[in-house]
Amino acid sequence: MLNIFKRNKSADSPLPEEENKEKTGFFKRLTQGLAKTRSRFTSGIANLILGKKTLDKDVLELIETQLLTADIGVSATEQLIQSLTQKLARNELSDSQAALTSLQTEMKNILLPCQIPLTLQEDKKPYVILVVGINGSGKTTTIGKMAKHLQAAGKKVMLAAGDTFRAAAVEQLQVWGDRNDIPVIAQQPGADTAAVIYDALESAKARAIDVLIADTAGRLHTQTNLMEELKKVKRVITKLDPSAPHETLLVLDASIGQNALNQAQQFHQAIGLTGLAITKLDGTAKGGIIFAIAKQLNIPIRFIGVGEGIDDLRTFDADEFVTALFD
Ligand SMILES: Nc1nc2c(ncn2[C@@H]2O[C@H](COP(=O)(O)OP(=O)(O)OP(=O)(O)O)[C@@H](O)[C@H]2O)c(=O)[nH]1
Ligand SMILES: [Mg+2]
Repeated sequence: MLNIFKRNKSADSPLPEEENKEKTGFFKRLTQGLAKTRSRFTSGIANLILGKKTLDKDVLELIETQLLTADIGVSATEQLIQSLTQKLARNELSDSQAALTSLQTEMKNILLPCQIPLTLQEDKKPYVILVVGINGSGKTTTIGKMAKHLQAAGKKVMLAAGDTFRAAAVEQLQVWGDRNDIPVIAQQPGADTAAVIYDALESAKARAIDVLIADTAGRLHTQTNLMEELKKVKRVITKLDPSAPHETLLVLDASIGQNALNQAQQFHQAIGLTGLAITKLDGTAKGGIIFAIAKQLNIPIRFIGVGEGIDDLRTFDADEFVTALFD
């Protein structure tokens, strides 16, 4: 099994220093990217807690209000407040720093069950990743980044231009594929998406491709059309490989806040998701939504995106995320 964004610990694994440098680089971008969420959400709470000598009921109420206005949702807020209340009652919070640390730990606890990285199973070949999401959420960008990481890890990657609704979408993927030496299977705009992806899978099998990543449309004439089309894609490719798709990845734009939850629920009900990529965490103050997503959806968060560059998409790490939120 290969975690696609972590290099193999084999002969070609990087020196520890190199790995550290890489981590520092991403961590810095993550910290910078989360600046707006920090100023709306965590900085205020940290200041509130550290500004008091000890935690009491009044402070807890203030914290609760701040949490509720930070997109993290009622249920995650309840978990955090309950945990602090219980520790307070057991005299486990000796000072304000202990209270803050305790809050951070509980925040990590909310995210941890969703920290399940995407791993390729070698016996599934090609490993089929179906990428879905509404238009503009970052699907094509995310596909590009995943493809390059996989290619760098020595995998043979192929893309399927399943977004046949937008004429420019096919071309966009083709140009990108040509430039990066990654084959793209496409048909003319307006072609049947399921047929394009079926053809791509057939071709990927013939060419011993390791990973096939399928792009899909974000918008059709109606939302019902879109869901029906995605269901059809799943049905059709099962004819070639009963276990495919191996990953149905929803790309969610974090900057839409609470709407991300409804969106994810709709897709999940219609086609069954196996993973999430949460993009555009940079430049939004609504990054707290990730706690609501983790708490309410319980779908693995595979990746987070903090920018448009190739290195701005990373495997989700709960500890790193919370640390960056308070950095
Ligand atoms: N700041 C920022 N921008 C991003 C991120 N991910 C994607 N984008 C940008 O968001 C815009 C839309 O991204 P696309 O990848 O084209 O989105 P899409 O889901 O394929 O959109 P459609 O093809 O229209 O359905 C582009 O300008 C991307 O560069 C991110 O993590 N941060
Ligand atoms: Mg696209």
